[in-house]
Amino acid sequence: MNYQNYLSITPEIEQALKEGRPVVALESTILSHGMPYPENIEFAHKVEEIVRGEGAIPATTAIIGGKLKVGLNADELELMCKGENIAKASRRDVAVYLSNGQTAATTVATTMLIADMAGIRIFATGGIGGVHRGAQETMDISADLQEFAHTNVCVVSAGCKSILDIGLTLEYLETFGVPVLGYQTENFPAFYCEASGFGVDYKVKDAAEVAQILKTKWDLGLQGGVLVANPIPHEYSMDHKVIDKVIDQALAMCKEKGIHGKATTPFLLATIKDLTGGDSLASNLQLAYNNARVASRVAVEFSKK
Ligand code: PSU
Ligand code: MN
Repeated sequence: MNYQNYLSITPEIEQALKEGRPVVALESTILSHGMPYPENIEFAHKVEEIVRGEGAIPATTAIIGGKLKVGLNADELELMCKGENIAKASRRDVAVYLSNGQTAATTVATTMLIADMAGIRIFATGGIGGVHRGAQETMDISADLQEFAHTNVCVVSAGCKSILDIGLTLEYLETFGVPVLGYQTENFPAFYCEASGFGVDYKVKDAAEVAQILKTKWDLGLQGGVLVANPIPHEYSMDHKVIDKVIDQALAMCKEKGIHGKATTPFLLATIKDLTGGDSLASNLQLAYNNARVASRVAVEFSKK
């Protein structure tokens, strides 16, 4: 393998990794395709500040100028937040966009694989992709799940949105041997809502416990990721009934317009945001900040191992 030629890591992150200091990967699809401008750029800076406040170094990833970027400067963050024609890169897109120079935001799958190449083990996001509702017919299963199956990165997320079939998503993770750890909870969260009606495999009490599980798993050579399910803070958790109705509406619009493939998730995210008049955005920001906080604590504990 010769991926070093394609990686562009900032000197600060490179140094931190060399010295074994905590680094937290952050994705850019949440910026380019998950939030509007200018809220996304404020978010991008604030989430990095939160990571630093916890004693870790933030590493936002993207594909820019034929490079896998690990750590973005202010101009690059602005580009990912404001730029037009920013593609969305999941695993299958990576080689193409590196070759043709297309600027692309990285999904959970791609951020995991870039983090792994750079040697970053902890990653904070909002929500992961998963098995879509109706996947029995469409076969629409996010590549995020296969990435968990074989890439050694721990992802802290607020579960996943109920645009997905959460039960099938959890079944898929079980089949591929991915531990799902509830951060101080027995409930698998549904992004905007602190509970989804599904449970987690294990409840963990703190970041140190997560770090110990990661060390043990990877010491054993058990390849693959770990999902830390971190619920949205109670005060920002939205009413199930409100959000379920909006999601049903968004799904119906998606079907009606014949949207499929990689456009599905961005369409659903944008439609939910429009239908809730931006209410959901405040919750989205808060849950992502909370994930960054927990991921940073896990990274700090893991760096002591
Ligand atoms: N779900 C969200 N917010 C997001 C995404 C999913 O609630 O921003 C993004 C993530 O980057 C995730 C990607 O990795 O969408 C999944 O896309 P797909 O379903 O096309 O694999
Ligand atoms: Mn898909």
